[in-house]
Amino acid sequence: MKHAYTQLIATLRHWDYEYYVLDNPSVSDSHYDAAFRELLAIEAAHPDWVTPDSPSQRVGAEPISEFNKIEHRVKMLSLANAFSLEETYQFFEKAAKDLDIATDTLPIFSEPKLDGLAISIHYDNGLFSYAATRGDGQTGEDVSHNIKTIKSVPLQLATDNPPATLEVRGEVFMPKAAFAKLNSMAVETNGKTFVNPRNAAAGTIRQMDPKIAAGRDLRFIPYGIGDYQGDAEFMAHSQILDYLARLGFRKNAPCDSFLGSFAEFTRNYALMEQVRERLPMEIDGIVYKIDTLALQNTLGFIARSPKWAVARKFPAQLALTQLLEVDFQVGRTGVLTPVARLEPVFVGGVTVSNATLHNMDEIERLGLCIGDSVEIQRAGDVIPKISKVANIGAQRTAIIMPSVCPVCGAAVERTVGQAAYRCTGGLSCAAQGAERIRHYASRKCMNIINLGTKLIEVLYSKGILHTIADIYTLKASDIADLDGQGEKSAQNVLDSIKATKNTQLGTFIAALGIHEIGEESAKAIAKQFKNYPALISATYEDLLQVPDIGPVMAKNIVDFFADAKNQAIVQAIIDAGVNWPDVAADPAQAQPLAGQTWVITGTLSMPRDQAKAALEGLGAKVSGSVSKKTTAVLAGAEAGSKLAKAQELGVKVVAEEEFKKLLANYTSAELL
Ligand code: I6G
Repeated sequence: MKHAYTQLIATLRHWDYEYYVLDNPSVSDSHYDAAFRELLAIEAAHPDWVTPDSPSQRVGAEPISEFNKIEHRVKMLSLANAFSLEETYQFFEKAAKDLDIATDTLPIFSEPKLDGLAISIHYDNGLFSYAATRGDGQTGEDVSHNIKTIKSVPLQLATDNPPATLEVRGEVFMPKAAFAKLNSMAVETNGKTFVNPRNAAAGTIRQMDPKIAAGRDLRFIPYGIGDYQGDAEFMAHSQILDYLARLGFRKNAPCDSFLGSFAEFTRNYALMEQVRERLPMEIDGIVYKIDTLALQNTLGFIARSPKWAVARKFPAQLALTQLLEVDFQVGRTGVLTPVARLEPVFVGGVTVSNATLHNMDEIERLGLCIGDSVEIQRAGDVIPKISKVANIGAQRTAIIMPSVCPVCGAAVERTVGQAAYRCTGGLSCAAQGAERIRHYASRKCMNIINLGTKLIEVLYSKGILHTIADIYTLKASDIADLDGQGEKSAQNVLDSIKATKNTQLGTFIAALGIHEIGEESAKAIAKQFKNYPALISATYEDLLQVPDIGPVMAKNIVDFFADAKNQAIVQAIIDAGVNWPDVAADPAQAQPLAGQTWVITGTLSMPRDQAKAALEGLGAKVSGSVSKKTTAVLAGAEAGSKLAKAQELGVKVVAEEEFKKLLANYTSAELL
């Protein structure tokens, strides 16, 4: 019986290979389904027999609760782009020069650039181990649960002599037909539609529950290897692709090919441009690589991409349509962006009905009116844009920026010298709410460490947080009841809100997110007005007296505090217990460390920004390097070269404990 089970696994694996890798199934779907059901029945009767490479294990995993970070053992690079034949030639001419060989003799391999997402898949002794996204090239995210559901990804390599370690790198994508089917089903069920197959593939891989990926048709085609410990020896990139095909992976055949000579580029590119529309998947260019590994190794890398490979991108695709309307979207920072509503048009494989217009200057530059016939440009996954007015409409209407915010009704203003128009609704505009709360809680502002962006967005979308004042009425149950949270994390959030109630006036002003008022200007304002009542009654002229505060900033501050809703929100925060010491009238008393320069080094138990803010609150300057002019060095654990330099120069070194005493006792500047 066990033997029959092992046989059944081998048979199903072979049928998957025929279907998903060779595109050449030898059995009908119903035959396959019957065998799969038999497998499930055996496994239900003998759970101890189930092996990790059984086809049933592709969807076996439970939903994950978060994406774990994965450090890439070998950096995952991206590719340099070329947008013309000239640029492609230039790329390889430079490579040939660096190699000191004739350009014509470069051995070039060509592969289509699949429009998907790069994934790294690890095998240990031939068995699937884990898979990760590229991320920033150094660190990706563990997406094993979803990658395992892709049938063209072998769970076991097809070899009796597997390498100890193999990292296969390639592209996960959704075929065009699968994308169209997914979207039409989503339309029928009022579900989420995707703008293109690439977004559909990426959106699927970002799901926590592998059942979603298992129900969608994703494919994987490798383009190379990363980490490798095995016996095989490769002389060329094309040999690596052949090796991977022998292990059970798909090849990009017949689209990948070895180009006899450098002059073959033109022919190859023209051919690929022609066949592109007929391919089952979207491609956004052709990748040309120097095939010989020894030459690749000699060339090496520049910044984040290899010097031996380049992606020749297809040009943007164009189509004509009509501009029906322009709406204004209010972004998270209050900027109003005009968005073109278009007569739907099919361009570059997707139907486009909206395009960004960026700002009013762009509309003026294009000479655009509603009713005009326009040219739409779409390049890869970039948001479509209107490239020009193709024909002036018979009936055209001028595009006018609204005078009030479409979300909150507050006045819309344009800052002199800037292209952007902004809503002046401040803290009470719903379109800006989540961003304002994120800014307020961020590390450089109130530093509410456990109230992160994701949590803010969830609380905001559920209507629990509307404004920054609502942070102080949060209850443990508001957080504990959310997916992925619990009693403990809820308490951590409430604790960090409480712990940051004692702050500095400058920090609080910066946290309000008044347009153009950053950390430094907020500090200067606090220093000048010393307390909150003085600040809110300051006039435009008073504000212009503050060093480094210009007319735009002064106006923004006056406007902000003139708004009764903003004042009410700030008052609610003060009533909730947020407080700061007055910056006392006597500068010597208020700023006992005035004129001093401090350097912070090593690991402190408090966040470094907090130590810096505290020192600055006492009047000290905080510098990044130690010199004879340094008054003191605040040294945390494992302090290194800065501490050594301080000792060498005889500069005073203050340990964290001593520093905390100093903070507790404002005026004890004699400590130094
Ligand atoms: O991101 C990529 C897509 C396709 C690649 C790639 C590729 O070859 C067909 N090749 C390399 C070498 C890299 N990224 C770094």
